[in-house]
Amino acid sequence: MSILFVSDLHLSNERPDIVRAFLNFLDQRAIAAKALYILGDLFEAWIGDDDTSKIFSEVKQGLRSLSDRGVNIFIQHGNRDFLLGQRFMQETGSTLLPDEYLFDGYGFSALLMHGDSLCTDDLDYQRFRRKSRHPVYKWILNNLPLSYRQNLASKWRQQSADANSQKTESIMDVNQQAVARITQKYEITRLIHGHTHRPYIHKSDILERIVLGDWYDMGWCLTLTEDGFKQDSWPIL
Ligand SMILES: [Mn+2]
Repeated sequence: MSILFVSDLHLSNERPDIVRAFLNFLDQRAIAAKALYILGDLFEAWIGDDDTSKIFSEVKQGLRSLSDRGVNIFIQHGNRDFLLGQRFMQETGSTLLPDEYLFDGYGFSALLMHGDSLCTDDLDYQRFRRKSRHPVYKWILNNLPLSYRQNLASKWRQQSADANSQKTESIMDVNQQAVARITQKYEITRLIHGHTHRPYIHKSDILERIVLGDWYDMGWCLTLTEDGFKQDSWPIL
């Protein structure tokens, strides 16, 4: 048996090939696992559990049949799908995890997080994050008409793409002090996160930091077995 970790699939209408690759991954690979952890940004945008677009229904069905067959699914919010709510979790048989979650399996432990909160050099984004994660803000958002939220989401995507094209590479990576702070706070020796789209296993004397890959040209998955962690990738056809 194994435990799988993925993040940053950014599923959307615009990339049906990635949606297909993810559904195949659920069907052929995750089905043999004990658990699947999705560490944020499963969707390119999620503006409320009442969105019944076709690809969302397909993804929900895929997750549902996986959980029905006994695979535990755990989901963390990403910066793009922080409105995923309890209705989505119920419909898919998944469990929503807190933004910082201590994982333990096969004798290996790690702190799991999406990773956006570690990018503290990106001040504009951190401001947006504080605002958008506030319960009152989320409540108001969730109570706006769906069409209004859909327009808002495309506006956000546009703004984020424009802003990111102006930012330097280092601003969009994790801040080492933020990593050190979280390491001390939880007294961990291993951190697993996504978000930066820079898959790699960073090893220092005190911390192993595993960065998950984003699904774009390749699909990525980190696998934990009794032997430890291993990340692999394959082309999305
Ligand atoms: Mn992200």
